[in-house]
Amino acid sequence: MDSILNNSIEVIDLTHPLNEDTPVIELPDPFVDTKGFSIEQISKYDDNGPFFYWNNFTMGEHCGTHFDAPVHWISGKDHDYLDEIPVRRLIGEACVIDISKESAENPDYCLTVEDIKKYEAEYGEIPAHSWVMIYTGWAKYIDDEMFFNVGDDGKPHTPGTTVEASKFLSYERDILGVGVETVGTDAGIAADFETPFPNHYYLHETNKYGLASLTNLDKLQPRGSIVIASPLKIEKGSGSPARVIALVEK
Ligand code: 23J
Ligand code: MN
Repeated sequence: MDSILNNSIEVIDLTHPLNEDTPVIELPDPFVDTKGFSIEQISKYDDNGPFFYWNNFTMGEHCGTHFDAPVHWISGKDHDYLDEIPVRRLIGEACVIDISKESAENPDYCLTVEDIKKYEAEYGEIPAHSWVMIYTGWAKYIDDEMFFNVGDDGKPHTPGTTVEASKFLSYERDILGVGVETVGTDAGIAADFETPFPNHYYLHETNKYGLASLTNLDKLQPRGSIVIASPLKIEKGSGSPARVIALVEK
């Protein structure tokens, strides 16, 4: 507590701003896409409200920096809705795995079990109750075509997680969930994997969470910072825009 109050802890915002340009996932046909963010002014110290400024906004649950609840996926349908998640399970240590070099060389790069084991050999086994953050460097493309990187095949080419690594994190490690910088927690081409969208499938099957469209992961150490995810308490929600912040020792 003292270290937060006396500024020896840095507070880092892992959240992108929300605006009408906030990118949302584009799924292959015949799937229906989510709505993006839009905002409409009610009043700004004018006739509609002379003393006050306020707005209405609309958006999908899975828009911008957001949280995926277990029920988001069919494999997690018997687990928690957003409002049922214990708040203790929104806060955990960040274990940051860096695959930015591999992703820069190959935008379809997917985290492997070997990458996880290499990380663990250096920094210790990923502990229970931690957030696994996959640093790909993709956040810098948020305002760029590269964020989706649609190829000649019409498909997005963005990094993610292999089927085996998704299974490993889900079954072999007792984590809170996985955080990524891309629009969703799976690779752009993950619709075509043997288990489609494996990170969604296995994480949510095992009551774990997803964090998507994060930024500033490069400001976290490989271990030791604390991440706080704060989705809205939407009753029976499947996900929510979230303010995600990290506490980092200076
Ligand atoms: C629905 C279907 C596929 C995906 C997603 C949503 C997301 O990425 C999401 O925001 O959860 S891949
Ligand atoms: Mn989502």
